[in-house]
Amino acid sequence: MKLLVVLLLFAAAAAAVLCSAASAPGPLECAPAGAPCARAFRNVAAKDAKDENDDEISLGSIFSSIFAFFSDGFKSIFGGENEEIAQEKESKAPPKYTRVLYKNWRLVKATPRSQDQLDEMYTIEEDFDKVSYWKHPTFRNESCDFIVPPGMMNVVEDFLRERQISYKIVTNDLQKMIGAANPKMMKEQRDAIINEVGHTMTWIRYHRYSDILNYMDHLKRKYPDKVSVIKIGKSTRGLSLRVLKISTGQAENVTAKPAIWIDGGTHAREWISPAVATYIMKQLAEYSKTNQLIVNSFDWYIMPVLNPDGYEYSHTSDRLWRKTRSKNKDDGRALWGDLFNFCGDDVGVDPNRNWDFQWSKQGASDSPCSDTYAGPKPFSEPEVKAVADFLLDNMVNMKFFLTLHSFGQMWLLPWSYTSERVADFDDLMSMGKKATDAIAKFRGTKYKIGSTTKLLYHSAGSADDWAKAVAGIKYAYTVELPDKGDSGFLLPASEITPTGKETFAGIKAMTEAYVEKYHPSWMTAARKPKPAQSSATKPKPNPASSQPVNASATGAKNKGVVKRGQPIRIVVAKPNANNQLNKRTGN
Ligand code: 0X9
Ligand code: ZN
Repeated sequence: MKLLVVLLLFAAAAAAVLCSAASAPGPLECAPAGAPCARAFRNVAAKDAKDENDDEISLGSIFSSIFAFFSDGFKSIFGGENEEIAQEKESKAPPKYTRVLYKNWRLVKATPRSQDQLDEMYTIEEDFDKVSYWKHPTFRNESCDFIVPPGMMNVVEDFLRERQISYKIVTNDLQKMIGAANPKMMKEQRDAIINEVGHTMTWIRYHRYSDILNYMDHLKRKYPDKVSVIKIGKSTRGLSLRVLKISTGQAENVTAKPAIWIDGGTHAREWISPAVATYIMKQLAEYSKTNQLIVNSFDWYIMPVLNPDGYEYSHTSDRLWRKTRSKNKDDGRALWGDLFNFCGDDVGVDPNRNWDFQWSKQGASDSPCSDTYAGPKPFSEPEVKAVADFLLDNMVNMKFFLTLHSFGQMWLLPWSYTSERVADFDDLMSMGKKATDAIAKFRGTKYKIGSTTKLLYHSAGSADDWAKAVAGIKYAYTVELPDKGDSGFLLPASEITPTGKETFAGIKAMTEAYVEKYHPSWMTAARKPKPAQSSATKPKPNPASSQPVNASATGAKNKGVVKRGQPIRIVVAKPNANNQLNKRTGN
């Protein structure tokens, strides 16, 4: 019976593949040497007659796609190669990566004004193959952002014009935007930074996971009395999941200090999030004197990259990858999803739909190819499970849960599975407002604050709902970092430091307000005048002083200087046209 199904499916598949290949040529993203063709069709773009440089489709790629399609189906039904052996192979021979290129893809911003226009916008992803939202339409007069593959723009424009929906094309070539957002660093510059500061983090470019882990170890080595690194598990692909703890020991009059959890990198492509998380680490660990009230009052747990497999994949292969990198072969639904949506083996799961609270109830997908796939079951993702277990072990004193995402400039409160308000809505609002007010004061960045379903959409199975409902963490928020869609997930690296500064200013104001509210005596202790310091023991100047920065001062001129002793100049190389890896640095 299964064989019959497979044969029928093969016939249909071959026809579908040939059809779709004929009408939708473009780069097929297959790993080399006969390996299954991962996400073979996800980014196959229709060829625009005007786009002269689009890749041509080859007969070989059609056959490899049919092969991948067929072998995925077989493996899903009869079981594939032993998972452990496959993983072992992977770890012994690092895979060569094929890049998904977004040449001639457009980024479009549209603003539906009437309810009819809004209703029409909801369907655009279904109406047009491969058109994909970066920011979904939510309300009238609110803009939404979506990407359009080459060859589709004419029809999408017709659709928008016919309905009189105003729109602007943010870029005609997403690949150029991808290259420009993260300037490369030469090996000499990297070595100079290591010599100067003992690590490779710059906060003027986005870094690979290994740089981030090295920085965590660096902080632990440099500040052993207050910094430790906790290993909380391994990702699907075997990467170490790590949390930085910053704690100065016991506080007055309490059996245990209040604690704060901050994570970044849940969604792979939201690079500003791990960058800001590491910026926060830096402020707390390296400028603990300037921030002494909040450093001394809390135990800080910061996990900069919750989804390292996805994060690395977004660096090496597909800049716009969102999910984890799990395979989910055994999911009955995955079989049908894979066969009919052609998204291959490594479908991944949306880690922000995988938490075991009201899982998959609303605003999540059971289609493995979807970017909001909730997974075969709650906590199917080892990354999510590891964080949940860690939080359960440490939840007694956990008072804040902040999960950093991008983009949209929103400070979101639970719930996201229901439109009901949380019981202590007012408490969460007034505490959150301390942060958003401070951010606005810092350099004018305006955040919206409110319940998720009010400001955005339903998204059951997400982290903050679980943190609040199951772990009982009172102040649980999802923070959608800047911007509002002009760059979206491709926020230029020159924005890391200013975004880090303003976000830290917000978190600092909010946590100080917590101390003032719940432990006022700690404020007075911190305000006690200190004996004058000799110049020899003066702390380093803090780049994130509470002085607002002039946005222009964070521009190109200053961004290359890493201060300590003699400033060193970082010459920011222009990205080359095809966004190839820097062979020497791997960056
Ligand atoms: O959809 C998501 O997971 C978040 N947006 S993102 O663009 N970063 O992917 C929004 C999550 C909102 N849900 C909760 N606050 N729970
Ligand atoms: Zn996100």
